Amino acid sequence: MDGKLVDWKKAQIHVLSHVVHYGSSIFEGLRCYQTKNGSAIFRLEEHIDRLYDSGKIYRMEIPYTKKQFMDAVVKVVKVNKLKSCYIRPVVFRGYGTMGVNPLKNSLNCAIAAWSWGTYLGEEALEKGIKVRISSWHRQAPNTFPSLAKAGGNYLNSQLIKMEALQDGFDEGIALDSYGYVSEGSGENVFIVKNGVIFTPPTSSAILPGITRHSMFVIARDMGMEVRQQVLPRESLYIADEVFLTGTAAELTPVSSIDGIVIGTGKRGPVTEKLQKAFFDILKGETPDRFDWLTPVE
Ligand code: PPE
Repeated sequence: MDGKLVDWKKAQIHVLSHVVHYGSSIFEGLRCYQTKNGSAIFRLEEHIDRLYDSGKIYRMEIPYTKKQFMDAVVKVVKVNKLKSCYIRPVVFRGYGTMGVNPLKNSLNCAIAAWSWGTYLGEEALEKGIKVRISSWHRQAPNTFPSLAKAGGNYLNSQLIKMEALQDGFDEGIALDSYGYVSEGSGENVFIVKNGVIFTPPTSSAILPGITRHSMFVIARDMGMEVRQQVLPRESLYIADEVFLTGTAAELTPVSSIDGIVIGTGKRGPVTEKLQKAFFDILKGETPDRFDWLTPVE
């Protein structure tokens, strides 16, 4: 916290911190995996780049170099003696004065790490999950910037998630303000149709996911075509395969949407191939040829 190692129980802030009232935080989520060659953090540099991009959008000047920030992430994993874990760096407007203007408040940084298993249930990675199209849309352009991973954006995610769970689904996919496919409450969306992989472009109110980008690299490396394209809602229903990607969700197949069975209702062959290639890198089963892993030791 703010450059010091702080015990879990003492990592506290004041209730009048700006972030508590106005959602003024930016954050990241990373995973550290136990590979064959020791623990390693997945795409550390890209996550820190995105954090600094979020900071730029919200005029938050992070008082550390990217190198210092990355070293601190590695250190937090190391001192906690975690072999595999989820890592949450957060930068927030802290204590100072009340009122919307954030510029008079402190800017605080923290990095936490803890064990976090499968995000969407134990069987999700193999069997897939049940999804609904949310009645809530993603933010309209020029309202809340979707390219920033900001705390406030997750109020919308919470509405999507609560509605889905309330109605007996595992997750919700939101449309953008024009009615085109955007993303899940905490995941990007992909469809496979006739052997081609599609995903909405950044102009469809999505967070530019790092797992999403990893799919582009892995799929193209395997000779598959990936297109970023505006997608109508019904393209999900008639897809051969649908899957979600995210640091927490990893690569999760979707078995049905709004009660409509996707493809065979089981994890499809393209999803399985991508999943295997992805997890093989994370486990150190195949060489890290895209230079995605930062060793902890
Ligand atoms: N969209 C949203 C809205 C999102 O929150 C995430 C990550 C993604 C896409 C995928 O981005 P990436 O992780 O870079 O591939 N969601 C994070 C937070 C989840 C949470 O419940 O907290 C995550 O997966 O870490």
